[in-house]
Amino acid sequence: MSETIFSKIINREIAADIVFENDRILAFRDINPQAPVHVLVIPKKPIPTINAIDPEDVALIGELFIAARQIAAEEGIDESGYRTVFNCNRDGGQEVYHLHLHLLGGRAMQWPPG
Ligand code: DGP
Repeated sequence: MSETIFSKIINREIAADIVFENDRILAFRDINPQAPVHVLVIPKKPIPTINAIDPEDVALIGELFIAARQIAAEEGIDESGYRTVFNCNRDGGQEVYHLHLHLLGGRAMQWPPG
């Protein structure tokens, strides 16, 4: 599997502003934030896209949301609200092929998305 920039963040080969970590998950601030709070929550396991999620990953995917919920509370956006997004492949706007959950908040989100 090809290495991505996120593998390098996991391996501490490049720096990131890390806000959460456990054995399975890492979360860090997006380098190009689209909201006052923009955190990427990623599995350490290198799953390229939603399409590659395996049934054995079900608990891991759930843990991404548990981490996102905790980070939202720590960032003070749990009550005001936030958006979580997985982009998938070209039309989904995915640029980094290591599964990541965007956690966006601190401003009102638009719907529908562009
Ligand atoms: P997506 O388009 O869903 O694949 O989102 C990729 C996000 O990753 C994008 O919002 C910018 C962010 N990103 C890309 N490279 C880096 C990096 O080196 N560091 C950090 N912190 N974020 C990055």
